[in-house]
Amino acid sequence: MEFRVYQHEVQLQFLESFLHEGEMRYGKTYNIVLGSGQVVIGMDLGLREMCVGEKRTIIIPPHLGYGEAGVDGEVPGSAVLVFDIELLELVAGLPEGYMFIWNEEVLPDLFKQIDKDENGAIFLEEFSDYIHTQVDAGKGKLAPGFDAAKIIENMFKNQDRNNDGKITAEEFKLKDQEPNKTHDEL
Ligand SMILES: [Ca+2]
Ligand SMILES: [Ca+2]
Repeated sequence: MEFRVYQHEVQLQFLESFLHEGEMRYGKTYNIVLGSGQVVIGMDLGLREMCVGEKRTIIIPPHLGYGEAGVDGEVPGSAVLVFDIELLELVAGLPEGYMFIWNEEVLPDLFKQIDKDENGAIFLEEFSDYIHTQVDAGKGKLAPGFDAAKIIENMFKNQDRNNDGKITAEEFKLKDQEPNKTHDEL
């Protein structure tokens, strides 16, 4: 099997094989964010500190794998899992808890930048376009391994305080003016 894995700053791709009672499978690709609970604990631990191109055999005891129960039809109970893996790719992620960050100083007239049609309100489409443009230009960064549209929608909703589908200049505030808000705001 092949995994594609994300750590904070990491995308991994690796080969996996289940070796239990003669069962082996190969050739799948996974996208994984390390530390997010997408893989069993043993795999998460086993993947730490890997470098691109590195190969590892990770042996996972049941209590760090699928436990006594196993997975119905896939992994027998109390299975020891053996994974032959290779890290093929690493993608930079964001600091713990962040879904979007700026790579550079935010422009002071950010609201005007986003409000492209200058009607005094930012709609989701304008907002999404702006974020994507910034990300494409390397000025901002979305957390890898997550649905970008979802992240952007959440950011938008955080700013749209009265939930009317648009962000006004009054609603729009920079993160450093509001230290207690969630991390995926602007
Ligand atoms: Ca507008
Ligand atoms: Ca609003």
